[in-house]
Amino acid sequence: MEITFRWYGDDDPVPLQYIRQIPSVTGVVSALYDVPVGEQWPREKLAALQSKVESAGLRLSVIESIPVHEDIKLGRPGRDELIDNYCASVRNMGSLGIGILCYNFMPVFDWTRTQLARLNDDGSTSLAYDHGELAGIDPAEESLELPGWAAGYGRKEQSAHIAAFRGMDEEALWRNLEYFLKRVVPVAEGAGVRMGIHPDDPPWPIFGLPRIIKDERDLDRLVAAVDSPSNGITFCTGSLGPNAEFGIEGALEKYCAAGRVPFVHCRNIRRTGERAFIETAHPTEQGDVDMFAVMKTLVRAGFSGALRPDHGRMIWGETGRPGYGLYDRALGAMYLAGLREALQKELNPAARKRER
Ligand SMILES: [Mn+2]
Repeated sequence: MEITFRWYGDDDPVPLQYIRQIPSVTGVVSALYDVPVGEQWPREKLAALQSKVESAGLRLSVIESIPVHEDIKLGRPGRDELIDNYCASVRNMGSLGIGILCYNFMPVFDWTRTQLARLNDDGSTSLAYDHGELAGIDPAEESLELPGWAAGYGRKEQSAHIAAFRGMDEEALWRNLEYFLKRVVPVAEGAGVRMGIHPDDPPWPIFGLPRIIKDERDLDRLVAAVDSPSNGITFCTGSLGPNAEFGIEGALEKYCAAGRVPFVHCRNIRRTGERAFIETAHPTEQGDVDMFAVMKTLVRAGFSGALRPDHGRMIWGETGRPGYGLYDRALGAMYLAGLREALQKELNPAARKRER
């Protein structure tokens, strides 16, 4: 398994050179941030990103994400052309040897939190979510700002999207996802790209919009939709973890055994109520996700994909992109690397020779 680190391109306050200095991190997770949603990602732009990463001594291991245009999720008439563009982008990444693609199928909003800097006892700050606080918020209101809102659309367009999705039930959204997968997955397979859908975050509907990748039943349906190793899951422990009913280890073991986990996000959270949680530091004792069990499951499964620390807290006075500061994520990477070494030496001494 390769330990990776997300990088938001030249605008990221964390330079590639700093990522290179984190022990055990060899791969970068990034994207093109200047291509309008729905357009093809040009091969030469991807190649330029890749060579920038490589000249810093790292590998561009994962694309996260090529955004899926809302018209695809809505099943609108223009979707076939948009899907063709998506396929072209996937082919381009595959032709450069970039083999993992993380994407999501959440209507309008990506990850959503109600607090970006909740103060912890130790003076650090965390992202936090409380479903009750969303109740009085109308996301169609033009003046409102919430973290995780989809970029790339104007606010007016966003309000129109919200209205369109409110008329859609989960089954209709599923049909649109299946339509998308039946066309894109064979292309990905041919291009040597493994796609991993990111679970809905948080794992329940928000703002009355349908959300369909929330639990094990949904993940079962996803992997069954197209029978291909390229139709997989980005197993995000922090997105699935807020649902106390979700059995992380069992599900991870099952989908790894099926060869459907190309990419893992390791994040810990502490559940603070019904549909409420705080993001914590990575170690097991800090939250409700047993990170040791997660890593043990991966090592036992011979997981050969990419893994990254997910959101971190803000510590040591750092300011920056919410959830994506350097320090706490670097600590997370080191912790995960420590677990990996210990588990590999205990469980799988032959395999560690192949690992970096
Ligand atoms: Mn995640």
